[in-house]
Amino acid sequence: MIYNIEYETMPREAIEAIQLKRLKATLDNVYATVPFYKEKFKEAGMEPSDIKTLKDLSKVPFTVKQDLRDNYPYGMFAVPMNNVVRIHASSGTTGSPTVVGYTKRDIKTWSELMARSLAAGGATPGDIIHNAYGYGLFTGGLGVHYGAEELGASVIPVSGGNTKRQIVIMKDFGPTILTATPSYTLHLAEVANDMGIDFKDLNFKFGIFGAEPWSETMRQDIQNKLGITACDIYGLSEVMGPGVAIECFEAQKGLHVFEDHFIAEIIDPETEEVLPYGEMGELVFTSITKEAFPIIRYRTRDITSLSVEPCICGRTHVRMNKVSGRTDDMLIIRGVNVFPSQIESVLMKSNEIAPHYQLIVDREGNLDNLTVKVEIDEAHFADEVKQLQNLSNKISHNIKEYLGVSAKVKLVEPKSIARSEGKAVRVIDNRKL
Ligand code: DLL
Repeated sequence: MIYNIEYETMPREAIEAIQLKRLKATLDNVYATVPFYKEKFKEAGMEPSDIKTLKDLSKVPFTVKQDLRDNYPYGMFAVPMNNVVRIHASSGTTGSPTVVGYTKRDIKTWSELMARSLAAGGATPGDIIHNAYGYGLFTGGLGVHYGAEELGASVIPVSGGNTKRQIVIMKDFGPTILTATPSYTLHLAEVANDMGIDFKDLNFKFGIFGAEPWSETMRQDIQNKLGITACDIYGLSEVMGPGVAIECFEAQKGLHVFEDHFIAEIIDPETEEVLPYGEMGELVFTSITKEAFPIIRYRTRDITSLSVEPCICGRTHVRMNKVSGRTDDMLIIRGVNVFPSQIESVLMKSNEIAPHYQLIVDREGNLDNLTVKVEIDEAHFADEVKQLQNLSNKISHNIKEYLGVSAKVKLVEPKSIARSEGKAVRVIDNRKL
């Protein structure tokens, strides 16, 4: 085994014993150091000493994004600022950004977890990692960077953007692993193609993609176009950044949560009840080793389910299914709930279209209208108008059949939808204007 995975293959009882010990210490710590948590716990009529088993965690109140905003910027830090060595923040497209901090030990923990993640996704110390996640306040770039160095791999800190130059670097430097968002990866493949370079002729073996939802069909498309094995990596700034969970390259089925550092729960987003393994709901995380920014029962708004089925890779940590979307990205079209990634799955079944799309939602009177804007593939752009009309009818029919939602499908010219260099903007909801 390339990286020591002792913690990842322990019997469940041993993992849970570690979790309970670390959870108790974390609750004691936040109660003593973060006034927000002390007040919350008191309001809920509980004290850290009430938590005697892992099941008791359900007695602890949730933390939500608004709590972080109310305590902007440093109100939820558990250490004095002179112990904080790094600050990251979410983009904050709505409201003020959420700010998170790390001590030296937190950076060490994160680097180790990212090294473990990269190793699970197929990386070895001999690899060269082309890291096209954005560097900056976003956690993707620096998270992968420190993990790659911790593993002993070589990292090319290329960040997002300047796409043509990235292709030249890929050709000349011979990277073996690509790390990027899935949407930017498709853009890279497209630009390489325009430059007369086939990704399959490059040196890549593995790709480690995440930071946004992507469907199973999108994975197949990326694997075919790039000639690599593509694994899904999950994380969020509030909990740490990338490296909270990752698929192993052996199974590529479900993301192993690093349970020696985080406790995952699934709740019903309406009733807030904890749901059993296998049921879909909102993912909730508690950190159990962080110093600067411990987080307790954080409601991620991400929708998935958990499983403890044994994995062929030998890891015993709980696995989360691919995230299907966020509760706040879920579209309710005439009463039907639908995630952009579900529409993506249907779109990707048609060979005549390119994997670039956008969903536009409008309200006419009291009715919601969904328009799916999707690019025609270069090879089919010159098709007869009649053929294209049939194609858009077929896609519209498939969306209705698979998802129960009526959508108008608008086929647009190749390369007319804006490309992302980070997270793709899939939905334009004009109802919110
Ligand atoms: O996106 C951290 C990250 C960087 C993860 C690089 C993976 C790779 P934030 O910007 O705080 O952090 O956004 C977190 O992105 O709550 C999910 O909604 C979404 N997300 C992250 N990874 C995945 C994934 C980073 N693999 C938010 N699948 C999360 C689906 C994902 N959604």
